[in-house]
Parts: sequence; structure tokens; C-alpha cells
Amino acid sequence: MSRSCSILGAPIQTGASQPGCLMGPASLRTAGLGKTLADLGWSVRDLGDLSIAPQQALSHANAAIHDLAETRAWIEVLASAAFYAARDHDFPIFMGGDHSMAAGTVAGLARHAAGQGRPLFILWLDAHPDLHTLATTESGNLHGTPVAYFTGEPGFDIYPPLSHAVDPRNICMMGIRSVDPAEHELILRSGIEVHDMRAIDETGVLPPLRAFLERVRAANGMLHLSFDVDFLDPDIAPAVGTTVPGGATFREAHLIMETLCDSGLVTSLDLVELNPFLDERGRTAKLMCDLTASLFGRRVLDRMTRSY
Ligand code: 4U7
Ligand code: MN
Ligand code: MN
Ligand code: MN
Repeated sequence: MSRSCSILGAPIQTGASQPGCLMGPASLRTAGLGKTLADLGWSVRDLGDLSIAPQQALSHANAAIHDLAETRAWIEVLASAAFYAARDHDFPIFMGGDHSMAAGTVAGLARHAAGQGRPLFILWLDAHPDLHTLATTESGNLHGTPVAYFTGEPGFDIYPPLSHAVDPRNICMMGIRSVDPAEHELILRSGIEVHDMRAIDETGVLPPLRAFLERVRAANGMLHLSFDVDFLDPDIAPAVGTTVPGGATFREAHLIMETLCDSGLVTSLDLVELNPFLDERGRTAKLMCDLTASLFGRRVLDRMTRSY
């Protein structure tokens, strides 16, 4: 029997400064995400797009924060939807939407993993560590806060209560190249494994990735991949509002996905921060689909049956 995956859209953009991410799920569907996975032998169920009710404004001591009530409502809806998607399907995919949605998806997945008696690990592919608390964010853009929230940092009283926090030592970040001082301080004290772009330049992506996957396997963990488009170099992925030069190349990104596929360890995926308004003839959406295809088993040659 073929393995089941679900695709669920979260057209949220209140966590970002620029509008456009709300078109992300539509763009990924237009690029053929569902069919691509079905062609690889997966049984695909499109669960449609989530939505939130109109919200009363919420204020916060940090006056830079904007759209707090809407973002909070999205997180609540997503935490529940992610829990049920993980319960009902082998592999849920969450299509963003800005990265604040990971506060919801990871919260729901952590609850699901706890119910299975398994630890949840996170592979965070991003130019940014998204480790601000509501007190430290200077931009007020809440897509810079999900990791601090789901690791149980204090200062998120106004967000939905977190039923199960993720152990920071179960998080591996790759591609990082823009870190604010408050985030740097938190990295140093939290024990999150961070491979910045300099480290990737020095070692390549495989040694740190394989070491992390060994840890996941040894712990019988579930593994969630949270893929921010700005992990990729802006030359190959222009459709994102927070581009940072010096990102991952086409082959580095595919090699990560191919290696993850071979491991068989990944159990869920966020595809976030795609802003189709900034795309060039759909190329970033197509690249995100192709990378997902590599994660779901597309390969050039069947390496198992060949020797060189
Ligand atoms: B993303 C930033 F200041 N740190 O807080 C901030 F650099 O989900 C960027 O990774 C946040 O794209 C980026 O606004 C959030 C900034
Ligand atoms: Mn499950
Ligand atoms: Mn991010
Ligand atoms: Mn980012």
C-alpha cells in the first residue's frame, strides 16, 4: 500500500512585513505539488486551506509587534490542524504562509509525537534562527519568533498555551547567516545545534546532516523539516521577502533532501515564506516542488542497484 501524505494550506502573512505569502499555497498547488507527489507513488490528500475568524486587536508592551491577534489565531488553528494531520496521515505537508505558522505546526506535531511516546526533532533550514521572543523582536514581525515559542522560552503568555515544548537539543539549524544579538545570546544558552553558512562552506552539508540523522535514529525520534525559502540563495529563489545573500545552492539543497529521503526519518514538512508576488515566472515555486520531490523519492538513478 502506498504511503499517505496530506497537503494543507495556511495562507498567513501577518507575521511578515511584506504582503504576499498568503498566495503561497496557491502557488505551490499551481506548480503541481500534489501531482508531483502522486506521480512518485504517494497517496495524496489535499485538505484545502485553513482560515481564521476576524479578530479583535490585541496590544502588547512591545509596540513594534503588529497583527498579534491574527497571528495568535493562526497559531491556535494550526496547532490543532497539525495534530490531526499527523494523526491521520503518514506525512503531513504544511504550505505557508509566513514562518510564524511553525509556532502552530510544531506545537501540534510535538503533541502528536508525545502521544506516540517519541521525541520530536526539528531540522530548521533558514537564513535566520527565528529565535526572538515577543520582548526581543525589534522588527515586530512575528515570523522571527516561532523557535523561541515552541522551545518554551518565557514571554509568550499571549500566544496559545504550549502543551509540549521541543527540547532545544533536538533542533538542528542549517543555512543560518542573519542573527540578531538577542537570538545569538539564546543560541549560546539553549544548546540548539546551529550550522551557519560558514560552517557549511567548510564542511559541506553532509557531515552535520548525517550526524544529526544518527541522533534522530538512535532516539527513535519523529523528524519535522521546516524549510524557509530564504535558506536558498536569492539567485535561485527570489520569491521571498527576507532575502540574504550567500544562501544554499541548488545542489546543496537537493543533496539535503535526497539524504533525508534515504534516511526515511522525516515525518512532516513546512514549506514556508514563499511570496509569489516576488517570484519570476513561478521559478521559486517550481524549485520548492522539485526539492519536495527529492524528499519524497525522486531520483535520477536507482543507486541501490548500481555500482560504479
Ligand atoms: B524568517 C529578523 F531582524 N531577525 O526579527 C526579524 F533580521 O521566518 C528577520 O526567518 C526575521 O524569514 C526573519 O525581523 C523571519 C531581522
Ligand atoms: Mn502519525
Ligand atoms: Mn524563517
Ligand atoms: Mn528566514
